[in-house]
Amino acid sequence: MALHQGTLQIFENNVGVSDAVLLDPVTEDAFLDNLAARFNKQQIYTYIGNVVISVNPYEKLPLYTHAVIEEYRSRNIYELPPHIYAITDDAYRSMRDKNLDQCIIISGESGSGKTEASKVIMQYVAEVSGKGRDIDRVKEQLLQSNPVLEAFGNAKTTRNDNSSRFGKYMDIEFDFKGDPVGGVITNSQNQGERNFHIFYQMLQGLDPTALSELKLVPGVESYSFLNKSGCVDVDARDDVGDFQVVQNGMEIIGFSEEERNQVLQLLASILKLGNVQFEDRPNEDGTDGSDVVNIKEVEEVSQLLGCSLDILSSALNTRTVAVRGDMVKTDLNVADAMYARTALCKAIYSRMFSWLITRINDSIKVKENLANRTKVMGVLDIYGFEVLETNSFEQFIINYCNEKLQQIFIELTLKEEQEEYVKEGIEWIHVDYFNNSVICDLIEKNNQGILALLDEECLRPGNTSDSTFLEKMDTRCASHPHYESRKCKKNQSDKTLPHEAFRLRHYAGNVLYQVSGFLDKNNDLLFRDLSQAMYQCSHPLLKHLFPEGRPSEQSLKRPATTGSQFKVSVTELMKNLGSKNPNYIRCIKPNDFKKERDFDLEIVKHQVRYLGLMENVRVRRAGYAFRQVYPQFLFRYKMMAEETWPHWEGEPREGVKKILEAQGVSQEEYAFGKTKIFIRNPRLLFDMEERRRQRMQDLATLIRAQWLGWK
Ligand code: AD9
Ligand code: MG
Repeated sequence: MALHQGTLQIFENNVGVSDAVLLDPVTEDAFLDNLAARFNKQQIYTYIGNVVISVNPYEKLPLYTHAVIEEYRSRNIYELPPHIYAITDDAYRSMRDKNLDQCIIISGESGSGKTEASKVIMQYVAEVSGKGRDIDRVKEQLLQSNPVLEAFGNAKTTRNDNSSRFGKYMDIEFDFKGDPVGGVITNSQNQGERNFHIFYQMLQGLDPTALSELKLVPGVESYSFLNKSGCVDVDARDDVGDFQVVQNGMEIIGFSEEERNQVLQLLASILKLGNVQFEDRPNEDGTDGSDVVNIKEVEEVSQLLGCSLDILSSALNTRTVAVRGDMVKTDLNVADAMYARTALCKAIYSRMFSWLITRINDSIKVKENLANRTKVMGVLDIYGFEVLETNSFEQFIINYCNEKLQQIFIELTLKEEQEEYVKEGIEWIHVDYFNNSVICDLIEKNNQGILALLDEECLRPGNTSDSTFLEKMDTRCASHPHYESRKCKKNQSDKTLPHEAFRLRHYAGNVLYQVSGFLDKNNDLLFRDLSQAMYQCSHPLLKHLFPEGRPSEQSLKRPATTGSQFKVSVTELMKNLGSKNPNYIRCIKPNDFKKERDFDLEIVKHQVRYLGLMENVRVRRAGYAFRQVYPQFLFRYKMMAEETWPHWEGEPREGVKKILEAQGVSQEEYAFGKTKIFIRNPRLLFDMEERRRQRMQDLATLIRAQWLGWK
């Protein structure tokens, strides 16, 4: 281990403290002031122990150059100012050298810089690992998966021009030398937005012949899925260039030209289906049916997908239902037909996206002769805790996931601390913390949790609605300390609780959820006629994407609900993360205007709360706030005891003991581990620093006096 002059960066750069664990006192205000002071000096990174807090600078800072990478390479975490490179390097080395699988969990709200952080990690790993033809090919494929998945999975939103609409977890697998040999990507729940970058890129990037082969006309404004959002003339994005990058990336990953074309056909079909209009057609029996107004669009879609016009158009405005064992065709009214059409588009898109990921995984997976012999570094880029003006099913799902992440964070942090204490032979000190498993249970418990109640309402025959779901929760969850609603006795006087809503007391704060839409979104129903129509298409992808449309699959078994699918994927994710050594990056957005050099205290405070950062500091400080290997500590403070200055020849541990004794520090304040000194309260370090400064001054005076006298 190399020792450098500035071994204790935390005190060296003079912009606040670079580790919030050392704040004294540890109040929220002090924490925020520290972040602000650092941000104003363009120090966007701050530690809480080995957690990195990153405040989005919204400007290009010279932080990611080759020279900076070289600086951080193989250095210890506290030697240089905080950086994502430092924890990545730490994670990478303990994976390579100690054989410990790692994961890096990045969280934060929309626009806070998670996706950028994940790219910074990948860039670092690519640069510091080995070179060679096969390795470079793997690296290139892994890196190329970024622009491809961003094109299909990201969209411009009010909060972020490049917002990821899916949670992404990527395992990078390495051989024993620490060179990447492959990877696996998992995604969670696509949120069914329609304005993904790829649509704009395709319309701008394809030449007129290619467009007409896809039966498209140029111009974003021609497509109702794209022109609704009011931000047609998209900003700084270079759609034409990006389209090239995506096509090129897909080629490098290994997509054939045919496959790329098939994807374009599906995209074109979605855009065209989005333009299909219906008009009201009253039936003789008094019911309402509907007709397609612009049948030409449907005809062209059927050509793109390779199915008969009859089957497709009838699947769009009728639906087969079982009535007392018989299959009966009923008409859809305009609203239902529109709903079914949109559901079809979402289904095609989200299934195609999942297929893309499976296909990428096929390409980047580790060769068989290496499988089971790899070490892994996982990177999780997932939406953080979300509290909007109105919160619905989507926020409920996201916040549930974050509740689980918090749970695993606490468990793993404490476990890690505990393990370090055991390893160092130090007695474990019990830490009190808020255990949020009670909230996780409220949401996910089998048969009783909110997700189970929601499924019950979705599957129960009869007249169920969002309101009956709320009633059910009101009877079953009323006594739960983290559930509140207007109908619960305990909340009846609470006028801030509207009627069609419930409130959960999350670890990070209270969130009010409107129940409207919960059932529909959880059901995510695609009428059978549509999946059957898709299955009958000759388009090679569609059969894979709609297996339930197979005629022999006549069982009326329902597909799993959105909520239960999500629960399964969250559980798997937690299992996966739990088996690895965790590293954290917590991202913060400094203001709502995507503006550089603007630190809005209120906005940051809100995020500090929802990220649970103060709790984070507390857990890290609970036992010993600070620890350092003996030689480093000795090196820094050796001028503070007569025996150790200017040189200490004995064991570093003994030298450290001499120093602390010379300071008259109470023995309660520290503990001697096998390789490290543990210090309970950061106050002690500040005192030591102050005395060190004094002592250095005295020494300088002394030396000058001696030198003058000698002259
Ligand atoms: V979302 O939940 O996917 O909507 P993210 O992923 O947290 O969100 P993203 O990484 O996309 O946010 O960052 C948003 C924008 O902030 C980027 O497009 C950059 O313009 C800007 N950004 C983020 N991090 C940095 C950085 N380290 N340096 C400079 C940055 N700009
Ligand atoms: Mg993102």
